[in-house]
Amino acid sequence: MIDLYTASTPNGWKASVALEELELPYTVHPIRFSEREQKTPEFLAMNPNGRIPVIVDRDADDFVVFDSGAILLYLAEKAGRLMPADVKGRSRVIQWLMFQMGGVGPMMGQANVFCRYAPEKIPYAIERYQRESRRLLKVLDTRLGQSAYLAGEDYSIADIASWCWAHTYEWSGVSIEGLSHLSRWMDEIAERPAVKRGVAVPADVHRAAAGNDANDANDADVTTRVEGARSILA
Ligand SMILES: N[C@@H](CCC(=O)N[C@@H](CS)C(=O)NCC(=O)O)C(=O)O
Repeated sequence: MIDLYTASTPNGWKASVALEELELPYTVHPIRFSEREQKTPEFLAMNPNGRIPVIVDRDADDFVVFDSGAILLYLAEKAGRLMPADVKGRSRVIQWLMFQMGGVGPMMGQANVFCRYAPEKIPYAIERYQRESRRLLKVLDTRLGQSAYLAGEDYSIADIASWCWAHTYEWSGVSIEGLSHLSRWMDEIAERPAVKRGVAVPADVHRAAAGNDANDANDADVTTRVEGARSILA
C-alpha cells in the first residue's frame, strides 16, 4: 500500500494519475494549503521542500519519495510499466520528463501566478512567462507530430508529467491555437479512464467524506486523515 499526500494541482495529479494507470493500491491524504499543512514539521520530515506530492511506500520499509518527477520514476520502476527497460528507451522517457520538470511546469506555473494571482499586474512578467510557456508547448507539439507519444510509440510517465500541466493551458492564459498535434494528444489522454480517475484526486476523497459536493469537504474527516498520517510519521 502507498500513502499519497496531495492536493488538486498539476504536480499532485501526476502522482494520482500514475497510481491509477499502474493500478497500485493507495490511500489519499489531502493536504490543505489554506492550513499550511505542507509546512508542518511532520510534512517537512517527508519533504524538506514543503510541497506536494509525496508518497510513502508502506511495502518498502516506509520509503518516502518527494518531487513529482521522482515519484513518477519510482512508481514506473516499482511496477515495471510506463517506462521501457532498455537504456535508450529509458533515456527518451527521462529526457521528456526532465523537459517537463525544468520547463513546462515552472513556466506555466509562473504564467498562472502572474496573470491570475499577482496583486500587481506586471505586463513584462505576464508576457515573458506566457511566451515561454507557449514556446515549450510548441516544442511538445513538434515532437508529437513525429510520434504518438513524447518518448515514442508508447504512453509513458513522460506523457503523464506534461499532460498534467499542458491541459491547464487556459488557466495560465496560454493559447494552443495551431498546435494540432498537442491538441490530438491532450484529447486522447484525457479520455483514458485512469487519467479521469487520477485528476479527480483528492476531490473524490472530499466528496466521499462530505457525501456532498467537492467544495463542501468535510474538514473533520480530512483532518482525521492528516492526523492519522502525522501519527504514522511521529
Ligand atoms: N518540484 C516539485 C514542485 C511541487 C509543487 O510546486 N507543488 C505545489 C503544488 S503544484 C505546492 O505544493 N504548493 C504549495 C506551496 O508552495 O507551499 C514537484 O514537482 O513535486
